[in-house]
Amino acid sequence: MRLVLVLGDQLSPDLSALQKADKDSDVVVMAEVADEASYVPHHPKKIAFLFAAMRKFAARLQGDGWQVAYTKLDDSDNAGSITGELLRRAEAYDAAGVVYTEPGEWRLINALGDMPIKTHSLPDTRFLVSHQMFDDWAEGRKALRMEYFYREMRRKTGLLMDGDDPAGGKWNYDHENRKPAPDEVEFSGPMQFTPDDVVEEVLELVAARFGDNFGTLRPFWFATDTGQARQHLAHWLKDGLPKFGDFQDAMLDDNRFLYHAIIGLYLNAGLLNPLEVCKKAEEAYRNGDAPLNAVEGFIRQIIGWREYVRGIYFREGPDYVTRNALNHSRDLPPAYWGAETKMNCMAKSIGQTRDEAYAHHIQRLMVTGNFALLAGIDPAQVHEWYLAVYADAYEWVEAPNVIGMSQFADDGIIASKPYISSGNYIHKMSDYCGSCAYKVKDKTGPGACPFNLLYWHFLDRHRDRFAGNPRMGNMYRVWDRMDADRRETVLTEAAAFLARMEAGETV
Ligand code: FAD
Ligand code: DLZ
Ligand code: SF4
Repeated sequence: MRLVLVLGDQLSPDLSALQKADKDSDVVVMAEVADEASYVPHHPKKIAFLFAAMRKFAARLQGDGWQVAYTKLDDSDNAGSITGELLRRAEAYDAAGVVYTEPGEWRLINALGDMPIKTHSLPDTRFLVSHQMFDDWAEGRKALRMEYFYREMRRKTGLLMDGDDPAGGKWNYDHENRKPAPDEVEFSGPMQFTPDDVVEEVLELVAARFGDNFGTLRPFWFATDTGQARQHLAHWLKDGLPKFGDFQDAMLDDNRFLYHAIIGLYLNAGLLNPLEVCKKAEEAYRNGDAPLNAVEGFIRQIIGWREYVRGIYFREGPDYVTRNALNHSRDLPPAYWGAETKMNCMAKSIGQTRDEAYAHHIQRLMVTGNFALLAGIDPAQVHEWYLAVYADAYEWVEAPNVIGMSQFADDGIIASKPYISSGNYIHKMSDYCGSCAYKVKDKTGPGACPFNLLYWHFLDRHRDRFAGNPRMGNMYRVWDRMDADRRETVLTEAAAFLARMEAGETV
């Protein structure tokens, strides 16, 4: 007999390791372990979601006739790590080896490969693109731009295709998806589930063991099995998807979810299948229930961005997370872990992250990510923060988004230019600035929005690297046309702001 490992983010019945295993003789191993729960200080909601979903998935497998050796976090003989648990179970069952589906982090891939026992790693076929397919696409290209990858994915899946042509005649409707914050949101938000006994038991465990981690545990309303996740999805497809495109980039002070799907955590843990989700979205378009800009925008995120970033993570290798092309070295300010800040956009984005283990893409990219980049924060610390605080965060998807897209620490593999903006962009896309201690219209002076100061500070200190970038020439021309005294004032005030931040002042 062999052991079949099922990790916390592999909760799919069609997992390759389960497909290859023999239900009559093999034993499934699942384990809640301290190593996985603490390699970064995960948000308590993320841990609770995974443990509850793992327990329910184990029960489902048992119901389907599998023998499952499940270890709870507080079991007295818990070895504390995935490899420790496998070795303990291998001895107990006298197993000939371990079969597993490749994990989503190099850390665990390497640890499993180094075990003193026979191992057999299988590709994770829940993704549409294998490592080989991605490498074949990437080979010989000067730049690995997502848009071209995405078009191939549309052709490969047939999603939103009319014969050989894209539905509606265009591949990408992104320019229709940038409407500023609406006055009113018509969608009631994600479906919320009342904790049952399994979830309650986990919530108590997590409160006792991880209660000090950054993040609010209750109220806890995530779906914790595929049935619930599908209900959640159906609710969103009906009421959220139609406006998803229009307001994809908008941010609101008093609405945390707008029209977003809140499915990243379910997709990444295996409760929802990406192709199934995309097919349902396409059906909504074909039935006339949702417009093309919404459905195309949504499908692009999943078969485009999601597959593309995974391809980059595995192509670039384990050192990707240590890259620091811009040599940024400031410490992550305590505001990221909940300390007070006067910047309303930061306070709101971080506050909702603390409460929900969720923030949407533009909050992650253009508020917390933008600030870290402008302020020159060490990308490794930024990476650790994002990996810890979001319920959908695993290194394969988080690192390319943070190290690459958001912090430009990979020197432009993912982004053709840094995602930076002054306060103006945040003001245009949100209602944050109205109730902020800073004034977004002030470019200098005591009330000046820090994003306005730091934006020019960033461009100035990285002039050698970016002045020649064709997409950034305009920014430098605006800067150079500014009065020399004014430029001096901006740089002095930006430096003073950074110094106050480093000294631990509330900024
Ligand atoms: P929606 O906006 O409703 O989009 C639907 C789905 O599309 C998402 O659930 C996700 O599966 C996929 N998707 C959208 N954008 C991306 C993207 N850039 N990369 C990969 N998939 C994408 N996504 C994660 O799943 N895990 C992360 O740890 C993560 N970290 C991020 C860090 C930064 C700095 C940035 C800028 C983005 C990050 N993203 C991450 C991508 C994106 O922000 C989240 O997928 C999205 O906010 C999840 O919320 P949602 O399900 O409501 O997504
Ligand atoms: C994220 C996570 C946490 C918090 N806990 C566990 C756990 O106790 N047991 C487990 O099998 N998986 C857990 N995970 C998910 C793993 O960290 C994830 O499988 C790897 O990071 C690879 O993506
Ligand atoms: Fe953020 Fe500046 Fe607007 Fe304040 S004024 S909310 S700091 S962008």
